[in-house]
Amino acid sequence: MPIEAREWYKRNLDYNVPGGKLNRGMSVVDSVEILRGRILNDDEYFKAAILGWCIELLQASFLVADDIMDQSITRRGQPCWYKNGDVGNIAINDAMMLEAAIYHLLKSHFRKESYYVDLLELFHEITHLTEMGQLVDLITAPEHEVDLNKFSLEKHQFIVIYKTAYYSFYLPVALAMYMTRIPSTYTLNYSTPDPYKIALDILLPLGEYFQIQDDFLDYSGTPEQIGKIGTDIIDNKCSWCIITALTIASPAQRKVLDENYGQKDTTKEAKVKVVFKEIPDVKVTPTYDDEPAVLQRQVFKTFLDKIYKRTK
Ligand code: DMA
Ligand code: MG
Ligand code: MG
Ligand code: MG
Repeated sequence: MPIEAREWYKRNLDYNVPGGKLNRGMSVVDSVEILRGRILNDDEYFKAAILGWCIELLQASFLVADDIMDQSITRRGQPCWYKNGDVGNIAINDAMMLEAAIYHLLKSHFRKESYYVDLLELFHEITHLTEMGQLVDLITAPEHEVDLNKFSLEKHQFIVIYKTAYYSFYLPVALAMYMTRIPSTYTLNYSTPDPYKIALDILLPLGEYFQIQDDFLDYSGTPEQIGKIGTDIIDNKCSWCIITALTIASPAQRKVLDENYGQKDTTKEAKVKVVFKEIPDVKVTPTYDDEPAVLQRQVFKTFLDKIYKRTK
């Protein structure tokens, strides 16, 4: 590789991979520790950390592409990568190179492990599911034909489970489970509950809740607080806020929403926000008191503690 290309790749990695909350990456390390039930030795910690960084790379690659598609301005308190003067459309290839780094790391560090193929399949499948979620998110938000009747809670649930919950919540725990060699019983027999299925059933609703928070923060958070400028109203997104507002809007409020949602105009965006403010239900007040009874429940509790009442 020419020196300029190596420097570019380094700049891409340094700009896009660190700087987030690292919830996903740290959750791999936390989960391996909880599943092992003890402090990790150096090799275990190193491997869990590599897998954690692999999720952060996946997240970075999704975000670089997401910001182009959502035409966002800032991310993690700095301009979106594609917004840098010399980057532009090169960001498309840069997003793919961030993803490629995952498989380079997996090959370098896990090639000899019995669960190597499980890791590869997991990353490939979760990536595919996330891309399907992004696709539905985008085609549900056409730029030039706003029709609020097309939005529904069911549609929202599909979008957020696919675009966010699988890679942000199931993936870290499933990686930790493969690393600690928890076998999937799915193909062996159907009478024993598969631990991966149990994890999925618990974690997808947490991911749904997390994305509802993200939607709410897009509308209500300040750029200083959330590190990004919200774009959901202007982008005509099937966001939790608009769905909630639609369910209780008066005819007058509905008219304002119909006339102002999904348009590239900050004055219209502000009018939508006024209606959101008038409707008290456009606020995230969750109550989760069901405790998971299977697998080590601390795996799930630690995760929930990271996001409960988050403000960024
Ligand atoms: C993002 O959803 C989902 C992925 C897979 C990056 P989003 O566009 O609501 O995220 P953000 O609000 O961070 O741009
Ligand atoms: Mg976005
Ligand atoms: Mg998006
Ligand atoms: Mg968002």
